[in-house]
Amino acid sequence: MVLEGLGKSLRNAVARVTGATSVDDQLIKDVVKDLQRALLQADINVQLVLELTKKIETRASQEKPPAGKSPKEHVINIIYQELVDLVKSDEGLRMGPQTIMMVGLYGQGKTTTTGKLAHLFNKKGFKVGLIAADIYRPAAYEQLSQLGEKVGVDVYGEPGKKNAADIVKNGMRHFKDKKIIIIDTSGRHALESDLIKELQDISAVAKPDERFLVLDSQVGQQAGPQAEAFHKAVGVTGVILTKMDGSAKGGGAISAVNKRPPGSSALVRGSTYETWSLSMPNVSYPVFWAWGICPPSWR
Ligand SMILES: Nc1nc2c(ncn2[C@@H]2O[C@H](COP(=O)(O)OP(=O)(O)OP(=O)(O)O)[C@@H](O)[C@H]2O)c(=O)[nH]1
Ligand SMILES: [Mg+2]
Repeated sequence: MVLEGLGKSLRNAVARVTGATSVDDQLIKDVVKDLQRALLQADINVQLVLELTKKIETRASQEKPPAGKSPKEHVINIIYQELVDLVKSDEGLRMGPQTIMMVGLYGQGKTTTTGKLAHLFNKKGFKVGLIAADIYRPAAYEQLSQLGEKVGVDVYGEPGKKNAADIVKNGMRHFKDKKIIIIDTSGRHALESDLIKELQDISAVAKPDERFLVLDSQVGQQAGPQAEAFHKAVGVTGVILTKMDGSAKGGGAISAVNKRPPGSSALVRGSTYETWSLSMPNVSYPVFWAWGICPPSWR
């Protein structure tokens, strides 16, 4: 697993600092080289790697350690801060009443992630209802029902019915007392016009606070164009990368969705993410690692 490999090579770079007798320019150069190699091997965008390591190098050689911190601790701290900045979501998942609509292509992990989110909100004490609005995959309702049962939340569905927006309308009424409603939708092999229409119809009925695009991180840097296409179609408010536990291309996916897609002036920031704006050059969507928010036993 490349991300595990990444963790190991990052630890090695940090160990080079801890093992050194003193911090000097040569040490910083060597560590920056280690970091570049590690990040590039994890398929992280070259430009991003160069920007990141340049920042680390400049800060490490120019900033004085704060009182009480040794030069070594200070350098390690800078590395840590900059790496966290690379992958963090600015806002994270909002822990409050809301309606969430999951969107994404076939097999990306929408239904599984719906279960993970339900589990998370449920554990935080919110009343959660799941709506099975996938009218495409056979047994989609059963899959979500089983997940609902597993995490202890209610599921609404109308198996056999072919109008997703109607199911959602009824589900929203059924769950009017729930604080969190999560809508699981159908996937397709590609973002076809019938899928766009279906998602837009559901969105019009549910008026979701969030539309989370679920992406298998195995798509690597393709995550960027996919996110952009879905954003144009339904207005994505967040991207959830799945299968980070088994993907060799997780780094590429992270860097691709962490960069604003080209020509995305139509990016709309909802009130939930009001601190996000087009004036922030490097960040277009809040990114969650699905494996980071699921219980360890599910990873
Ligand atoms: N290893 C791993 N597998 C995952 C993860 N998320 C989903 N999967 C698996 O990926 C497969 C597809 O997941 P689903 O949640 O059914 O995907 P979906 O997007 O709902 O698929 P459709 O409903 O067919 O569009 C399943 O076998 C899941 O167990 C993850 O984070 N890690
Ligand atoms: Mg599904």
